[in-house]
Amino acid sequence: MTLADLPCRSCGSTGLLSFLDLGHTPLADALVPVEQLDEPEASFPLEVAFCPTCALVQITEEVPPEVLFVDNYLYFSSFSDTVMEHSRAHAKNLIASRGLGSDSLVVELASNDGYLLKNFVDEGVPVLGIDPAPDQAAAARAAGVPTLEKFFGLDLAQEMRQEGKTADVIIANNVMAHVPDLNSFVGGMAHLLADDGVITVENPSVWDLIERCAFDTIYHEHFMYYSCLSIDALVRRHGLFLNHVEYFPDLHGGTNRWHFGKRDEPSDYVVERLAAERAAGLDKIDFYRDFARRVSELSTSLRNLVEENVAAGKTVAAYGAAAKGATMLNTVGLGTDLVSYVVDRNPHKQGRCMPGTHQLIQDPSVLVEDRPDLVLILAWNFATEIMEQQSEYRNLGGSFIVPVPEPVVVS
Ligand code: DWN
Repeated sequence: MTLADLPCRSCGSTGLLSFLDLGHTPLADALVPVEQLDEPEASFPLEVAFCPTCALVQITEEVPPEVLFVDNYLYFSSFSDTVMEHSRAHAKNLIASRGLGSDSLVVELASNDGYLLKNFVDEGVPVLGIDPAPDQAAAARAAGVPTLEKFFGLDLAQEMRQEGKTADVIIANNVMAHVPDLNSFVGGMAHLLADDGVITVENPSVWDLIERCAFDTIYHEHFMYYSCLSIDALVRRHGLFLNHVEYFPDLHGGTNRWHFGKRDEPSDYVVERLAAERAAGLDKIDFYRDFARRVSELSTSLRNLVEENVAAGKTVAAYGAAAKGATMLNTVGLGTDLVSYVVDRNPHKQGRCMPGTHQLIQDPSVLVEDRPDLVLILAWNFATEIMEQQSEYRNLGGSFIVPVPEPVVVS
């Protein structure tokens, strides 16, 4: 299917306008076991387009879900203190603001290892996690969070309603970019939500992605990249209204938390944010046209920085076996000849290798033992937390490269 015939993932309109082509890249979450390094590795086109009808930014390639969602999904939310604190605060605010109690039901879609819902369990609020990843679901249950090991969509929502379940709160953090059937997902949320309930959805902001040149947050697992404008158009088609938004500039490179309900009661702030996005032009292709040039400039600048240091005899490692790290290493061209290895404190990732470039993933303690001259922070969204955590490496003379919004060395 050519781009001209490709329907928008939200509104179904054709006429998508491509504005960034990152070539063929491997699947960002498909960390490679050492014993499979010599086996062929799938890669797919990674191209980004804009829908002039509903303003949704989206990738053009549809990797089949059975290929995309690797069996052994290795992302566990609990490995970030920042995310854990953010989640605790969200749960506390919802319990207070919604008057949640023992007769309420909070449902989280993509509940991972129970990192968020356990805050409600601790306060006696009934919860249900929904996540298709078996290891994460098992970890959630072990933490006392009832979890359905399924993909969420309209069918599951209908089953739940037939069982008499309605949700007072539905939470969906960093999942609405990952759903192949977006309208079934949103339609399912609308169907499951109680009439006076609230849905909160968190995703990185496409405005920040463009402004901070965070091209590495583009990968095949992220089908969509949202603005308030594109989210507003999406949910209205399902009888939901964008009533509020909270903005977190330092979370995942700039995150919006949208609040949806079944009544049209917009807050002043959401009206302000929608107007600001229109004024900035996020609903026009011109806002995105210059992005490819800026991405090329950042890539060249980062590769030159690493190559110059390696040519001068320096050693470079990386921190964070993040999905965004796979896009960064592969599109910039940072192989093991330039970046020797990656460290990550998630033990499920250690011992495997980065997709495409094949750096071995090791425990962060290696940085103090091996003392590379520079560490490229692939999980730059946690740069402050990581640099504080790695103070011993820093005190031994180590320096960091923070690649986004432009490559800088922090000593
Ligand atoms: O949508 C998604 C975004 C929001 O989060 C999902 N694709 C999953 C994830 O994407 P990612 O893999 O790019 O995410 P992170 O959370 O930026 O990856 C951080 C990596 O760094 C994780 O593997 C954990 C690791 N880490 C660490 O080793 N030490 C993280 C912190 C904070 C640390 O101190």
